[in-house]
Amino acid sequence: MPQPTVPQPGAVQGHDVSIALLKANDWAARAVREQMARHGVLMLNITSSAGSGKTLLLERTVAALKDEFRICVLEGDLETERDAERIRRHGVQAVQITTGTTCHLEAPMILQALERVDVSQLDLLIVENVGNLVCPAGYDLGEQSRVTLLAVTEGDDKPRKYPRMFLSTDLVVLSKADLLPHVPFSVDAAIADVHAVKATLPVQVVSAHTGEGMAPWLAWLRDQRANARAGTAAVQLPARATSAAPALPAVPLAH
Ligand SMILES: Nc1nc2c(ncn2[C@@H]2O[C@H](COP(=O)(O)OP(=O)(O)OP(=O)(O)O)[C@@H](O)[C@H]2O)c(=O)[nH]1
Ligand SMILES: [Mg+2]
Repeated sequence: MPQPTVPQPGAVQGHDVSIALLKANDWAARAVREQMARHGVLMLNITSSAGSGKTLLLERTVAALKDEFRICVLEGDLETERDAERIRRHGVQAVQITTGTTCHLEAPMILQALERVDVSQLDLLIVENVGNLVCPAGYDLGEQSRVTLLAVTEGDDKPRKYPRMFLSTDLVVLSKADLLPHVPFSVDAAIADVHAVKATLPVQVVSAHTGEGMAPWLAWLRDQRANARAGTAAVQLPARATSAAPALPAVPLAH
């Protein structure tokens, strides 16, 4: 039915502006990406549900790599400087972006935060997105690679329930692996669910708490950094083999 051109008395006429907003976001994301490419900086966008262990993984990561790479972390949260403070304790620059009521970061926010950062002096820019598996999926921030954490405490059935996030990511980290003996979580089932969404997606099992899986995670990061420096497209790790993984994506997505 066609929309009335004059709003009816008492009615609020809603217009779907999401396409225009996403176009504006993509324009800003391109500007961010060009800035990173100009200086050979690897930019990562870390996503997950709230509390999956993004900041602890980043703390361990910056502690391991800060003498090797010049690192800056942008922290996205609705409120507080807490996560930025956790990163700064390791002697690494961190800028907090507080979004208020917005459940994701957008590329113009990254451009704003970068006004406080000398990108020409960086090797690695890591963005921690706002914690949820829904809204951040739709917003390109200009990153080279996206990494999505799924904590073993969240359940192994989440990838197909939140397919857009898992479709758009480049690496899945199964986090809090030290808790596996205590929770009903099957790593094989989780990997099968990931591969039902995106058959080629690599999965890394990590515990930032014990250090399990940190070495391959850091090796993946170094590979990505080498690619950024060489100005090449990201090379994907081979998907972790699992007998339960179906060969093709099986989740229909509505666009
Ligand atoms: N056992 C265990 N606990 C972890 C691990 N990683 C993080 N945690 C704990 O999980 C809680 C949340 O960790 P954060 O690093 O703050 O998680 P986050 O994803 O950054 O949270 P938000 O920024 O709020 O979305 C903290 O109590 C951490 O100590 C892990 O590998 N093992
Ligand atoms: Mg955090």
